[in-house]
Amino acid sequence: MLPRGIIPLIGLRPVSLGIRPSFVCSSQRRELASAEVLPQLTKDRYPHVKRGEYAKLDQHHLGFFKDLLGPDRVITDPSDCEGFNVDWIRNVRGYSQCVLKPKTTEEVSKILSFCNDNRVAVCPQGGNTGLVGGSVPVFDEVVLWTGLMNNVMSIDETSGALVCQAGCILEHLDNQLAEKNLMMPLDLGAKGSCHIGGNVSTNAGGLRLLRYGNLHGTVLGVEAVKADGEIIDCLSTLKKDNTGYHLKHLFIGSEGTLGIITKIAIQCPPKPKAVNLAFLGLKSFENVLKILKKAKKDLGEILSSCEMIDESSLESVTENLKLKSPLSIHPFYMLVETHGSNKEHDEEKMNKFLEDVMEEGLALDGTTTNEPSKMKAIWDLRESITEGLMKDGYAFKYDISLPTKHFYSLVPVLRERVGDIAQRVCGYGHVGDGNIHLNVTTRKFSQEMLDKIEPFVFEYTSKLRGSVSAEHGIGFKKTKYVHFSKSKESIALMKKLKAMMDPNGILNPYKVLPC
Ligand code: FAD
Ligand code: 2HG
Ligand code: ZN
Repeated sequence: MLPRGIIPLIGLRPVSLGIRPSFVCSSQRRELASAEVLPQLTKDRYPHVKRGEYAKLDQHHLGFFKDLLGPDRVITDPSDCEGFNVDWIRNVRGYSQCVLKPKTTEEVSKILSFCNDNRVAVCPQGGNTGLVGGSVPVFDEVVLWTGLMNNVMSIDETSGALVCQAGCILEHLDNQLAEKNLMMPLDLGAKGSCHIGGNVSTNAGGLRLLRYGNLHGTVLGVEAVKADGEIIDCLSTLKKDNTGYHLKHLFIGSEGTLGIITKIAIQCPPKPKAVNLAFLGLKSFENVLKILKKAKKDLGEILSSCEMIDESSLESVTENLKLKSPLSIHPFYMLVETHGSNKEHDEEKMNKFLEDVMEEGLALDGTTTNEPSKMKAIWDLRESITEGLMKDGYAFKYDISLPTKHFYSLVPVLRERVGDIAQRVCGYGHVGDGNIHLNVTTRKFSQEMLDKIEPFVFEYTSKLRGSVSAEHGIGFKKTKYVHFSKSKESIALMKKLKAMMDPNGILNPYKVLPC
């Protein structure tokens, strides 16, 4: 058996990996957003989108909000509103003059009831880490921020059911669960900022969906407030409940267009006793697929994650963020992780898997570790790519599901298509789930580049029967392209549901549904 700790396979250079703190917290991020160059206002960049016939904020509205929440939880100072108007990747910018900070479901209910009666448009916002422009206003919608709704109601150590308010930060929940040897069933690079309500509203996928499944499976129940202020209590903690329509699913992934999620019950698995992580360097995408197949077969029930990074994506973190990779340069990299309950057994399995992979020449180089700090340093390389790409300037982001054999095919095609006008065309992501993150970066936003990429990328995806949004949602930026993945009849039914649940269209207008 190979020794424990960081195990050099071949070609490993003994570099020490710097540990990064988790994703910047909300307050730091809001300062960052204002300190850096602001993007163009959405209304100017996308002039074809017209403001709906909503009320303009006036003293009557502000008076009601202040009476309900008190002056400290109604933000109107333009510089304090700024961070809530700009998304984290600085792609879109609204000009809301009012941010509301409720603490309870009842407050959310009263806000929505008033807004519905007065036709005031509302943009729900959690950690504002969404990548499709859904979390910030397009025009002057009032922002309803969930950050003060951050109480954990209960953790059932036997069933694993956690019940909490929507504004709890994902990483905080995970830390609390760890004390009870449980963990959140989802993990993503934005964990230090994103809220569980935002995760559920986007049906976020993340790094371990392969093992723990998606939120439609793990969310046991939700409490949500409809546009008219009615509270819908589906906060069941039961694993089995077939009493009628499964209403919770309407709120999961509807990106704040059908209701505001206020509480969540979620099934949390036990924290694994043994974790192993391998980081591999490969010469071809063909070998990525071979390793994926082998990992599923040989690591079986302990496989918890299988991620791919191409050379250019890794370069965005090693060059732009100065993170250190323990491997030399290769065209492709993979992270293969196991979660299990038996240290010796899991290590033996992982080591045998790696020996085979090296012997068969599928990987050229690699390293494996079970030391938490070293695993974190390797995960940092993967989780920091979004941030690394932003340092190039502007990132055009495509979050696509494709049949696994076509997973990487769009990257070379797009490289050829956009030529030298791009800083970088790269692909990385959740290869175990067939979900690639294709990114094209430029110094700044360019309409010429946008026209070269869209609708081409979506047409290509649709021809291969892929999905134009695997996990990030539709938000503001992809509404024109929903039809590439949904039939005419499905879109018509979605519109009818929206009209029934939010007849005045006050909830997150201009998002998800095509005009
Ligand atoms: P926000 O960005 O604030 O909002 C997202 C959407 O949900 C908006 O439409 C908003 O109106 C709505 N919303 C928010 N809260 C509520 C609520 N309580 N009720 C109703 N609607 C609400 N996504 C993945 O799927 N997988 C990943 O691996 C992943 N990695 C990421 C890594 C980085 C570095 C970053 C910046 C983002 C990543 N994302 C990923 C995207 C994003 O983090 C997720 O979509 C996340 O779930 C959004 O949560 P949030 O609290 O920031 O929501
Ligand atoms: C990830 O998996 C996220 O890292 C972000 O979904 C993807 O920035 C992106 O394109
Ligand atoms: Zn992702």
